[in-house]
Amino acid sequence: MSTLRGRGTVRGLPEWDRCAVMGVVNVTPDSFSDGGRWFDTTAAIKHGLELAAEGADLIDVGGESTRPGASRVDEAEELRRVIPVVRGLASEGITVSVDTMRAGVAEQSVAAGAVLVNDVSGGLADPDMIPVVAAAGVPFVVMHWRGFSESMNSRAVYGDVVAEVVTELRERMEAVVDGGVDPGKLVIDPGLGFAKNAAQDLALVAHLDRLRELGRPLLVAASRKRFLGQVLAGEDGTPPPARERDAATAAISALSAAAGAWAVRVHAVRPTADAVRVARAVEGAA
Ligand code: PMM
Repeated sequence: MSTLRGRGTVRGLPEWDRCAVMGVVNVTPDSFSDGGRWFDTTAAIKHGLELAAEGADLIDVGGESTRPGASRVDEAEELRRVIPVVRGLASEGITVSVDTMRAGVAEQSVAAGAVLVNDVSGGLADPDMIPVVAAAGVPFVVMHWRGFSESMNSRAVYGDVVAEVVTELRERMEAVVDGGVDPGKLVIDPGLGFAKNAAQDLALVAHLDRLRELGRPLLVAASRKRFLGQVLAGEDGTPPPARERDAATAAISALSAAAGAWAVRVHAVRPTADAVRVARAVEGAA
């Protein structure tokens, strides 16, 4: 049986014979999951190298927190945070992705060595993003998004969350391709936690097959998110802190890999690196 069955490939990126692991380096003072820990170029590069050594296939570098309610940083600050880290990791041979909603940051990151642009707004936040990605010729993550962090919780209104996310992602894919991005370079992402409540996130994870029907490789980014906190909450309803959600994250990684996800995006790489390898071994024995 082909181990790449159904997982898909992204033109311009390496191929892995299993679900890939994308490790997160947030160069921010305020991300919900690891805010402040890598808010220094040297520490961030060191952390990215550690994640690669633990089994990350790609490292996703971001300089703007997207946690619910977060306000935006300006572009100069985002560039100051991200570019030296992208450059430092790329120069060490790491496959680097940049997590940004800004065309200018994407463009300079690609010049600094990033090979994938991960835009949580799917090209909606900055009208220059799609032309910049098209001109750069790099792969592009199109995530399901309904608006900036300040207001996203109020947009979590769906009749059928899975059907609506599929429809809205299809529309974004078409817009991105119409804008000149190579369809073979698209990755799709349901955007867990972005304008979604816990039940909606779980419904999307339960129906990754429906997202796979969009025909492009699928990235699942559940790491440490609120819905996992709610699943793990004690009887009094208190969720464990973000950093105590890594075993739950690895469980989602195994489920995602088994459902044919192309990659999972996580903060703690080691448990997920194990999870995707176990999923691969089980797949190989089927
Ligand atoms: N979530 C966060 C940041 N970037 N990128 C993609 N493609 N998908 C996501 O769901 C996503 C993302 C949330 O913040 P974090 O960096 O603390 O996980």
